[in-house]
Order: sequence, then C-alpha cells, then structure tokens
Amino acid sequence: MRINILTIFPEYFDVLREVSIPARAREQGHVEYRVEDLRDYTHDRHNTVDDAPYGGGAGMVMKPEPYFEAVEEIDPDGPIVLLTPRGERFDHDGAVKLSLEEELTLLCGHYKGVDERVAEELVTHELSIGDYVLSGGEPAALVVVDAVVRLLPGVLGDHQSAASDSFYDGELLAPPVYTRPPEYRGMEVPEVLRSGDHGRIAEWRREQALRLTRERRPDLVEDSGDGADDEDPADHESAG
Ligand code: 6GU
Repeated sequence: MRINILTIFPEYFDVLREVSIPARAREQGHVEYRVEDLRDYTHDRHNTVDDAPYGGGAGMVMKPEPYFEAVEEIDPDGPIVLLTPRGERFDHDGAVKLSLEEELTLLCGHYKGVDERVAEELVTHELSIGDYVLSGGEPAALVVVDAVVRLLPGVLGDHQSAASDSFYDGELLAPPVYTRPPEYRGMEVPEVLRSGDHGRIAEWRREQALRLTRERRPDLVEDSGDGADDEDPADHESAG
C-alpha cells in the first residue's frame, strides 16, 4: 500500500518510519509513506499556507492552492481523505475499507479549517476520529495510518493477529489478559487460564468479553435494554 500525507508539519510523521508496527511494516515492504510539506507547494517568499476568512471572523483558513498542487504532483489513485472534526467518524469498519485500497492520500488541515473548494473538488471522504477538536489533522492522520497499516496482510504475525482484537471478533471488547507471575502482590491470575483446558478458557474469554462490553459499551451489544428487539415482530401486526 502507498500512503501519501499532505501536512505543514512533516516531522509529525517521522514516527511512522521509526517506531513500532507502522515502521516495521515499511521495513518489510508492506507499506510506503510519502509525506509532502504543503509549504513546498507555495510560491511566495514567506511560504504562506493560510489566509484570513472571507466574510470575517477569527482564525485563519488553509489556502486551497498547496493542496491542489501537491495532489496534482502526487497524482494518486484511491481515496483522498480530509481529516476534519466535521468528518464521518472513523471506526474499525472504516479502517478495514481503507486497508483494502492500494493507495491512500490523507490531507491534514489546520487553524479554522480548509478552504471549502478542497473538500468539494479534491476530497473523496472526510474523516474525524472523535468528538473533540484537535489543533490539527496530524494526530488524527497518525491514528488512521496506524489502524489501517496493522490490518494489511502480513503486517501482524499469527501470535498477535488482528482477528483477536476488540471490534474485530464479533464486535466485542477484548477479554482481560494476564502474563507471569501467577501471583503478584496478592493478586492471582484466574485459575481457568492456568488450567490448560482450552474449552474452558475459550468460554471464560467469551463471558468476560460479553461482561466488559455490557458494562462499558452497551451500545455494541444487540439488546440495547429498550425492549425493542424482545418480541417477535409478527406480534405487532395490526388487525386491519
Ligand atoms: Cl480529523 N481533525 C481535527 N482537527 N480535530 C479532530 C479530528 C480531526 N477528529 C477529531 N477531532
């Protein structure tokens, strides 16, 4: 996969080549990162990337030309994603869809936003990573890249497969995990996990995943508690 990133802070993305799974994925040839500095696509002495908003108001707006010229230079295939708090919420399904692409281009915005002509003409999707405002799209782009890259075939080994993660396996939160020592400061690893009985272990994990999901993310389990799905819909057929 090729991932292109357009930003005024290219150094933000050094971490992708240096740390953890996104770096190893690149070393192993599963992904290539191209990070373009939007200031390289300006033409004035001060490398101006922003300007005052038409109509007035506080804050600056990112100018359209650097985004258009950088995208023209890259000439990418595949989705062109603007990271913005007004975008569609990025989730596991979104990560899976993007991981199936051969090329992905991420545009980071800043200040009060990006000139709307970028969203209208250049961008195929707008994504947000949650309901809070970041000072720029860069941390959100890192989140998207990490979530996508770890899903690429071959990036995770069998021992840490994406298939056992929360939100992958039946949309439940992951069960608790333990490692040695078997007792630490009086706290014991549950007996079942040390029993060697793989049937009981699988059952325990399933129960714990359900318990955690009901407690913390009741929105993820089918019975929302409102009784809406409790009855056979046929029972609601009207007589007339
Ligand atoms: Cl994608 N960008 C910014 N600036 N803030 C955000 C965001 C994105 N997602 C949540 N907050």
